[in-house]
Amino acid sequence: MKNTRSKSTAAPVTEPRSGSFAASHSSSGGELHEQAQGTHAPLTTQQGLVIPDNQNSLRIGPRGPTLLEDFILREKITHFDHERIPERIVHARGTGAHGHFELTHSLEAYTTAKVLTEVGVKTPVFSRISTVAGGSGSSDTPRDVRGFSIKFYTLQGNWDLVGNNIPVFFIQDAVKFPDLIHAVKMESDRGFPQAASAHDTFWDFISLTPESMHMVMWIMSDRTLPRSLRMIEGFGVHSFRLLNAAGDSTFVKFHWRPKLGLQSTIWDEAVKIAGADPDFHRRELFEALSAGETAEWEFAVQLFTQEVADTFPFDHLDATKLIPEELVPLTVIGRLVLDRWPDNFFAETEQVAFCPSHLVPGIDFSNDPLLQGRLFSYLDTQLSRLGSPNFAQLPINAPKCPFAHQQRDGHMQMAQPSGRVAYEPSSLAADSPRESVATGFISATVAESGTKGRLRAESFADHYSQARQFWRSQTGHEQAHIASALVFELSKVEHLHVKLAMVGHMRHVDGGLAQRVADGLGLVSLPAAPHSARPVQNLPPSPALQIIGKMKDTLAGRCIGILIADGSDGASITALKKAAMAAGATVKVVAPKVGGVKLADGSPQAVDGQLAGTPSVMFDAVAVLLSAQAAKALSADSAAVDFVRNAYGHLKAMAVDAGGQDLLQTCGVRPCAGVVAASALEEFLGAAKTRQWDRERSVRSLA
Ligand code: HDE
Repeated sequence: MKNTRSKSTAAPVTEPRSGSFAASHSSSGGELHEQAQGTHAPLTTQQGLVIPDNQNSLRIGPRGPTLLEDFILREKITHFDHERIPERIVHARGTGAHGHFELTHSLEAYTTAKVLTEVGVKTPVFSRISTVAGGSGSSDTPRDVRGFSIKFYTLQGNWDLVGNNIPVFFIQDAVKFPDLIHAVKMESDRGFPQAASAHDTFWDFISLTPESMHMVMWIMSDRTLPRSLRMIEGFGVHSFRLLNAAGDSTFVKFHWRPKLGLQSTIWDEAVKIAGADPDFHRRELFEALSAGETAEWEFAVQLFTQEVADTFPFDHLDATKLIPEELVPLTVIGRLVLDRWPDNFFAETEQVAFCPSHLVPGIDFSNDPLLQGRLFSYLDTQLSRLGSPNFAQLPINAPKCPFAHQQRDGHMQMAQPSGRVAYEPSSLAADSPRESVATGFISATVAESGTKGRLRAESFADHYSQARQFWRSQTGHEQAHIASALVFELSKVEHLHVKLAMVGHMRHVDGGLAQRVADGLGLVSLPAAPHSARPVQNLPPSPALQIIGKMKDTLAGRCIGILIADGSDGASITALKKAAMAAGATVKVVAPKVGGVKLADGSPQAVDGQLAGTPSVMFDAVAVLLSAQAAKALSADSAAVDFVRNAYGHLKAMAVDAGGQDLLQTCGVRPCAGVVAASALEEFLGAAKTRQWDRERSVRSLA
C-alpha cells in the first residue's frame, strides 16, 4: 500500500546494513537493493516506520533464536495470516473487469431510472463473471452455470444486476437454495468432487426436484462450457418491474448478448483445458484487455404487461421458465463495454459485493419467490464475507454519486463524520440529510392480499413443457451433446435408483432422449416416468435457444495456433499469421522449445509457447507447418501427436504443409472437410470460424 510520505522526509532507500546477512552476501536482497537505489520509496510498516532490513528477522546472534520483540516481523506475519476472507459460498471463482454501459435507446415511457433513459450517457460499471460450484482456486472450465454480475455506478446510486448465463434456474423457491447448493458442492463426508455436478448427491436432489428439469437441459448443453467469458449470454433471470413518472409499472426481463457471438467448447476439450490451463478464461480476458481489445454485450429488454403475461402458457414469476423471444421480442437498448482489468484482484474482484437489492428509482422487484429470497441473502452474505456493515465504503462498492446517511460506527469504519447529529430529522444541523419523496426510491403500488401460508402457486406446476421446448429447439449436434452429457454425468452416479429416476424424468421431456440416455447407461429397459402434475405441452421450438445458430461469422476473439519446428518455412508462417490477424484472429506460434526455432533459411523465429505446455486445446484452429525431418521427429513425440489428434477430435480447422501432412498421416488423420493445405488460406480461415460438426460422429461415440 502506498502512502503520502513526501520524498524530502523519506530516509534513503538503501543504507549500509553492517553486520547483516544481506550486507555481507550478495543475496537477492543485496542485489535488488543495489538495482533499486534511488528509484523506490522506502518500505515502511503500516505505521509509517521505515524498515531497514526486510530480509532478516531480529535474533540473538546470526544462528540464535528469533526475538518476540521483532514487531516488524509480527506485523508482517499477522497481516499475512489474515489475508484471506471467507470465499463466497457460491460463485467463489470469478473474474472481474471495469468498463461502462452506454444507453442507445431510451425507456423513458417505462421508467424514471436515468441509466435507462439518458441516451449517450456512459455509466461506469464493474462486472464479475463466475462459476458457481467450485472454490475460488478451482479451474475455469468445469461444466457449470456462469454468474454474470454488473454493478452500475449510476447517478442515482448503485444498481446491481446479478444474473447468470442461463435464463432459468433450478428451483422455484429460495428456501430450496441451501439444499441445491449442498447437493452440488463437494459431498459432506468426503470433500469431493470439486466443481463438478457429476456425483450422487447432486443427481439425487435433482431427481427428486422435477421443477429443475428445464434447467437440467440447459446445464447439460454446451452453454455450461463457454469458450470465453466474452462469448456468453447474460440474463437477469427474474421478471423485474420498470416504473415510469406516472407510477405505471411494466414487467421487464434483462438480456446480455455477446458481440463476439455465443461460443462454447466441447466437453472433452473443456476437461483437457482444465489440465492445460486452469485459468483459461481469466487469462483470455486479461490478455484481450491488455491488448486493447474489449468484452462487449448488447443490453436488451423484454417488456410486457400483466395482461400480456396472463396469455403465457406459464407463470413469468416462476424462475424455472423463460419467455421465448418469439413470444416477446427483445429490444436492444444499450451496450456494455469491459475494457479495464482491475489494479488489484483482491480489492476489486474479491471484495466487490453484489446485492440484487441494490436498485435505483424506476426499477422494482417482481414477486418471483426466488428473487424475494435473494433480496435477503446477499446483504447477509456480504456481512459474513466482508466482516463489516461498512463494506459499502470499500472503493469498489462505494457509489460514485453523492450520498449522505446517518449510519455510524461499526467494524472498520473508514469515514470520520463530524458534528453531533447522527439521526434524522434534526433541527440542530441545518445541512443534515433529509428524506426526499421527489427523487427517492418508490416501490410499485401493488395491492397484495391472501391467506398466509407456505404456498406454491398452481401456475408453477408444469415442470416439463419448457424442458421439452428447449430440447426440440436444438440442432442434432447439440442434442447429441445434451444426451451424451447426461450419460456422462449419470455414469458417475453410484446409485441405480437415481439414474433410473432421471431417465424417468427424461421420458416427459422426449422419449427419444430418454432412450438414448438409457442406452448410454446400459439400462436393460426404460424406467417408468414419474407422475406429472400437468400434461406436457408441445410448445413451438425457439431457435434462439441454440448455440450453433448464434455463432458469429467472424474470427474476432478466436485464436489460431501454428505448430512449427526447426526447418519450418518462414514464408508460410508469415503469410498465415498476416492473413489470420487481418481477419481479426490472434495467432500464437508453438514449437518444441520456447527459445525459438531456426527456420529453413537459417533465420531465427520466436515462439509463444512450448509444445508440451501449449496443447491444441488452447486454440480454435491450428496450422502444422513442418519440414519433413521435423515431422518425422515429432511423430515420436506424444505432445505433437496429441496436438494433432486433439485438434482433429475437437473438430477444428487444420492447415498443413507437406511436413504437416506427414505428421497428420502418422496420427491417423485423413483428409476431410476443414483439413486444408496451408496455401489455401481463405478456405482455412473460413473453416476456422466454426467447428467441423459433421466430423464428430467419426471421432467420438455420442449418445
Ligand atoms: Fe445467487 N448468491 N443466490 N443467484 N448469485 C450469491 O452472494 C442466492 C441465484 C448469483 O459475482 C451469494 O455475494 C440465493 C440466481 C451470482 O459476487 C449468495 C438464491 C441467480 C452471484 C447468493 C440464489 C444468482 C451470486 C454468494 C436462491 C441468477 C455471484 C456470494 C434464491 C439470477 C455474485 C454473494 C458475485 C452469489 C444467494 C440464486 C446469481 C449466497 C439465496 C437465481 C451471479 O448471497
